[in-house]
Amino acid sequence: MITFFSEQHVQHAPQHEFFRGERVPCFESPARARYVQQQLVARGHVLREPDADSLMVLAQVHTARYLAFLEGAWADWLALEPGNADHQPFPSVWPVRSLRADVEPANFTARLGLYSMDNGSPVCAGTWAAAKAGADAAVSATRLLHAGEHAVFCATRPPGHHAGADFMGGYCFLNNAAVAAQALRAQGCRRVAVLDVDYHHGNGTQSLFYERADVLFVSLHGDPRTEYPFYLGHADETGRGAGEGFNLNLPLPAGSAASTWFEALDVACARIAWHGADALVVSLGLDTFAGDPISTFALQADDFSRLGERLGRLGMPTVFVLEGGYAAAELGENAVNVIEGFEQAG
Ligand code: Q9C
Ligand code: ZN
Repeated sequence: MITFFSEQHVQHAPQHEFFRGERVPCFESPARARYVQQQLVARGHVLREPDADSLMVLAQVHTARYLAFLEGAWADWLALEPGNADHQPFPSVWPVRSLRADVEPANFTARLGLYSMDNGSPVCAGTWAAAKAGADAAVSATRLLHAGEHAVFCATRPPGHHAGADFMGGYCFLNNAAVAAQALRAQGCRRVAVLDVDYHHGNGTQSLFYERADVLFVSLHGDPRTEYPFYLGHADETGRGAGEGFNLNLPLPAGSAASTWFEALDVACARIAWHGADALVVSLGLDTFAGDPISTFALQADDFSRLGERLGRLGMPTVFVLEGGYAAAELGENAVNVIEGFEQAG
């Protein structure tokens, strides 16, 4: 499968995140993409550099002030104090209920809180460059679909599905799946479906399309009552206004078996087929893997081939966008199993 890959991903390499009260090395690391790249090359897939500029589409997905903040964040951080080059900024205050999110503060940390849903999405010097290359890949993939390619994989990082119109979160900065869906709409697809198979609910993607009937969002994920992102992803979130009925959440209890997961996948696929979409975007998180260090589902390497086959049987032009998956050494095999399972079904 033609795959978009950019070396720009190495520019996003923050040092630490917080985990159980401690500062630990980031789970979302450059090594992840390296393993995926190696496995793609070893198994004969063609890697291409993104060749589209996503700025126009990004402006339809994210707010202007969030994009401006993200692009300038590192320069603003250094402007506070040159020694900040060796330190990672983290938000420490957020405009929760009763506080105002409409007035952008001048203070850097306050702006970082305004544009973040958590303290788990560290920004570093090259975050914008890496995230922008991922969005460029998403748009590049949709152009190939428009030109008749059946399926394309974006093997990019950082991931995107937790990022909303004006916030980062869960290691995500720019919502690549939403960028792909929006670009497909702009290229003439009447209906698009987004299927999110990451362990975590794709709250950003859901929120971006919640009031729209043209982009169906379907997600299988750990029940948000116990699993990140906690505050979205429940079964009763079905869409609003024109979008009523075009959002389907299939939360599963933490620790669910692979058989349970595949039953939910069948429900998801039936809803997608019913939507009659012209194209499918898959938020391909691989943190459903049994060996994932921060998740509790139980899929094995061959289950990822089965996932690919199931999606291939939908027969839809498809863009795969890499999301989570933190068992880095196994991420390449698992990701390419999905890609090849899909190709074998088609
Ligand atoms: N730092 C994706 O899979 N919680 N994001 C981590 C605390 C956040 C996962 C533990 C998990 C986000 C794209
Ligand atoms: Zn995830």
